[in-house]
Parts: sequence; structure tokens; C-alpha cells
Amino acid sequence: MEAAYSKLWLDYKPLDIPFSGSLAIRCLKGVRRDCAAVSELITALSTLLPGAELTFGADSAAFIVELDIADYLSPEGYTLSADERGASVSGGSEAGLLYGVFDYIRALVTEQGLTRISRKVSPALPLRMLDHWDNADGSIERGYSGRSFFFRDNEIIISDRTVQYARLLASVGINAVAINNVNVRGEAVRFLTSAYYQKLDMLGELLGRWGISLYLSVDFSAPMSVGGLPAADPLDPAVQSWWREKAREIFSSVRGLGGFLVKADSEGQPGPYAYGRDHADGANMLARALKPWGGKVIWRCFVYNCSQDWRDTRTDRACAGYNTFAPLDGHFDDNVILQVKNGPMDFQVREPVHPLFGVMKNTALAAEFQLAQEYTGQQLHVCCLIPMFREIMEFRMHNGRDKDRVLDMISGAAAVSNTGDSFCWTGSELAGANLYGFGRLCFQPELSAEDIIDEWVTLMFGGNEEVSEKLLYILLGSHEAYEKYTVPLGLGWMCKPNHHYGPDPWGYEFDRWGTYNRADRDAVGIDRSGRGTGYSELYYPPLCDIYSSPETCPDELLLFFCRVPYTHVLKSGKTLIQHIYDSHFEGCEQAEEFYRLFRSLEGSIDAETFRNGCERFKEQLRCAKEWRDIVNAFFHRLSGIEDEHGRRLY
Ligand code: GCV
Repeated sequence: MEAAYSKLWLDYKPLDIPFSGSLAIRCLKGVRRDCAAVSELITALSTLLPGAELTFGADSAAFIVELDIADYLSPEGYTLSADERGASVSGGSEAGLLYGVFDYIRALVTEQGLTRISRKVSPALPLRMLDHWDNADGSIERGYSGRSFFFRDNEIIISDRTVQYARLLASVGINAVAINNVNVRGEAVRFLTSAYYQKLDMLGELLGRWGISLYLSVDFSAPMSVGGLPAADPLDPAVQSWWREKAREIFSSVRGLGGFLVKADSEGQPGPYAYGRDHADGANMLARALKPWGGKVIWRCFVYNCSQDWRDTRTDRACAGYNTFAPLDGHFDDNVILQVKNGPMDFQVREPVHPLFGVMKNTALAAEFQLAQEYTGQQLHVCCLIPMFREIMEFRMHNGRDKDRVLDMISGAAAVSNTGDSFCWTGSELAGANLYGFGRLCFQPELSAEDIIDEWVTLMFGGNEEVSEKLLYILLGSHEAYEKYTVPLGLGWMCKPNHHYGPDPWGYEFDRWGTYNRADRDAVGIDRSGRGTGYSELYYPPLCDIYSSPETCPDELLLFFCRVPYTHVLKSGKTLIQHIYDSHFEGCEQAEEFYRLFRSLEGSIDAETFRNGCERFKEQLRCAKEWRDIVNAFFHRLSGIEDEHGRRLY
């Protein structure tokens, strides 16, 4: 039997307003009565206004909601106008209409009434995607929320939960989902075989009802592993024709298929390099196979040498994505989207924005974020990432374009999902804010992080002011706190190897992954200026100049870009070493404060949420202290410099 699960922000409660008249839904031009927009409206209104008598089409009803499709709107755009007597939602397509309906429902719930609204909205980013790292056996790579709800024992599961998931995603505007892990090689099951097409078709059709395209991660060497060919060379006609035939077979069998997601030549995954070909050769070969079906290839730029010798100070993993892809700008077919991680390393708590967002002016790009909190507390720590994602989207690349923010350079964003089969979907209830916020941010990035999180808190916990204020305070301060008690000033890593939870300053120092802090008794950080690895030169002026000197580099990225002595004075006026000590103490105090504030909500939030939260805040505090003591002791021993405040450094 399927385990119980929460409906999260779609768990509607009756509004606190008197409404007992008739309420009519009128489906005008092109709106099918059985489309998702209509069913969502019925579900919501019948719960929000239990006294209403719901009908279809009656002109005499006290309250009328009109729905129509308007071709003058962009396909996913909508207009919404409403007052005390009714509402009208027009969508550019059924998907746009659905988004407009969800917006209306959101307004009813957050405003707690039949409010006046007039707005025209269309999503900022055409592609708004979630990437699942779910394996066919039901495990999830970097999953902190239980098992997969897409797969069990090498079978695809389709259940009520799948429907609920599609509703949740559509309600925040997500329109694409890759269901299987990008580390696809070695998986016992290959989704590119006909045994799976029927289930994939059911899934694609289901997701499609909520405007979501289904994507599959594919193995670049599938012509060998699935097709039995001797090689997977993208320029080999036999390989090209194998993929063309495979695309024909799968696209004609599976409805709602959007395309393929590929991790190639990365961390052991096969790719075009094995045949002396480049990544444009690889991506375009697949893109041409998918083109007749309207399919897209989402090709990841997370390509680097993961067998580095730590003594080699010239090779810099941070440069790898740029060096691989920048020379290929303009060489990709128009149905290829390059998916670029938000920073050049790997979803650390603080990284500079990836320089590829500036230089790839003639290539479709999607930013890749990670909701799964691999390096940010694994959903045991509260770490709300929406402010950081927003900052990254707003970051200016100075690449000579009139509009030069990351947001202006991308046509999509994808995030590694943080969901699983836990009751609240994300292991920790507060981690749900990241799932919700990512979708809302991709749709309407002009909203502030505070607006988005506030909206989520209200939808999840109702209008209790004390609860809202405290949760908002915790969530908005959580990333800063996590950064303070873990890794200082953009240094990254320092976590325990493999599972990446908890502190170990030298855990990755002498390993092969290119992730070094190079701390010694005199100094710490990596010189990535032209005098060092040259990474800072991959940015346009003035960024390259700003990043290349400790005098101008922003403090929060100082150790990412510069190697400085412990006595270096930061812009705050503190020495580097004192900053490290202080921030670890401060971050811990914040974690303590969060736990105290959350405990004060007992009785104001439901008992299960309270229990789940307390358990996690307790662990967060324990782990924050561990980080504080281990990192402070590490730098104290190396530098030999005492804390100005005489605190014990362990
Ligand atoms: C799916 C990091 C993670 C891996 C992940 C990889 C990626 O290295 O630790 O689990 O693999 O990123 O993004 O491909």
C-alpha cells in the first residue's frame, strides 16, 4: 500500500468568509471541461468555499469564474482579473490557463477572501525543470527524503502520488521533469528499451495533463549498451542511425516526451571524448535524432578531470567547464540547451557565478541549481536557498549585452530535486520552501525571495502572524547561518568525503577531485588570478579585475579567488583568522536561536511538523557546533594565532 503523504501547499482549508450563493464556472472559447485548469478550480473552490453551490455556465450565479484561451497571449502566459463578484482567467493555452487558475487560488488563500486582482503574467524562463537523481531500484543519489516515488525494484510507479506531484509542480509553474539519475551508466535498467515504453507513455500523458514534459537521462554509450554496436562515436553513421531509429521508436510510443538529459565525459560517464570528438559533436548528433520529434537535448556542462593530482597546482577544476564549452559557443544546434551549474565547482554554499553564463552568447543555456541539500545540510539543517538562487539570477556578467544578468542569458533553469517518498516529500518540511520557491522564482523572478518565502509560509501554515514571522526569519537567515558555521569565505568543501555531511577540513585535500583549500601554517585559499590558475580571467572586466586581487575581491569569495595570510585584513576590518573564529561562533548562535524560535511554536503548528522540525533543529545545532569546533581548531593549529576573545577553540 502506498504510504500517506501531505498535499503541502495544495492542502486547502475553508476560507473564513461567509459565502453561500451559487458559483458558476464558465468555460469559454477552447476550454475543455475536463482540462486540469477546470478540475483544479473545482477542487479548490469546493474546499475554500464549502457553502457555495458549484455549477457550470449559469449566467445568474452570484459568483462567476470565466475561463478562456486567448491566442494573443504567449502560450504559457495568462491574464487574471477578479473582484467580489467573480473572476476571469485567460490563458495563452491550457497550460497558461492552468497557471492563471493556480495564481487565482493562491490569491484566494493568501488573501483569505474574494480579492480584487488584475494582472498579466508570463513566465520569465521558457524551461522550468526538475532533475531527479532517482535510480530504477528506488534509491536516490543525494536523496535525503526517502526513496523514489517514480521507481521501485526497476519498475516505474504510477500512483495517486504521481498525480499529486504533477499538481504540486504545475502549481508553481514547473514544466519539465527528468525522472532518472544523470549517472545512468551502470544502471541495471535501460529506459531506452521497449519494455518500459508503456509505463513511460502513461507517465508522460499524466504529466502532460499538468503541462509538464517528461525527460529521460540517457547513457551516451547506449548504442553499445542497448544497441550492441561496437562503439558510440557521434560521427559514425551507424551510431547516428541507431539514435535516429531509437528516437523514432520512443517518441512514437511515449506521449509527452520532451527529450533527453545527458551527463557526458563527467565523473566516469561515457561521452564523445572517447572518440576524439567534442561536446558539440556529441550533443548535435543526439539533437538531430530528436529534431523530427520536436525533442530537446539538455547537455550538462559539468565536465572536468576528476583524477587530479593534488600537487598539480596548475590544473584548476574551476576552469574546466569554461575551457570545454566556451570554444564551442555557436556550434550547437537549436534544440540543444547547455545546462550550466550555478558555480564552476559543485553546488557549494558559496561559489562565484559560472563564467559560462557570460561567454556563451550564441548558445541556449539553462542554469542548474541543487535543491537536494548535498553540501548544505542534507535537509537536516534548514538552509533556504531561494535568496542565493535569486542573487545568482540577478548577477551581471558584464559581457557587453544591454541586458547582462544571468537571467537575461538563460532560457531555462533546472534544479536537482529534493523530493522523495517521505510524508512531507522533502524529508524536512522547511526544505519544501526550496521546492516551492524554485518554481516561483523561474516563473516570476521579479518577486523578491522574501515575497516568495512569505507566500509559501502562508500557504503552508496559515495566517498566524507569530508563526509566519518566526518561520520567515529562520528561513531567510538560514543560508547565511549555514555558511558562517561551515566553510568560510568561498573556500568550499571541508566536508566528510563521499557522503558530504559534517566537517573534515582535509577530507578532500589530498584526493583526486580538484577540490583543495591549500591551507598551511601561513596562508589559505587558492590564487586564481593571472598569477595563479588564471580562473579569474575567464570573466569580463571589471569582474576579472575585481576578483584578481584580495584588495578588491568581495570578502565572501576571498578564499575562492585569492591566497592570503591569516593576518590579512578584510573589508570588515577584521583579520582573516579572527573572521573565521567569529563567524563560526556567530553561525552556531544563529542555529541555536533558530531552534529556540522553532520550539516556541509548539501548539501553533501541527504536532507532526513540530516533532519533525525539533528533531532536525537539534541535529543542526549539534552539527553546527561540530563544524565550529573542528574548523576553528584546524585553523588555530595551523596558524598558531589565538582568538582575540579568548574563547576555547578545541
Ligand atoms: C549525479 C556531484 C554529486 C554527484 C552528482 C554530480 C553531478 O559530484 O556528488 O552525486 O552525480 O555532482 O552533478 O553529476
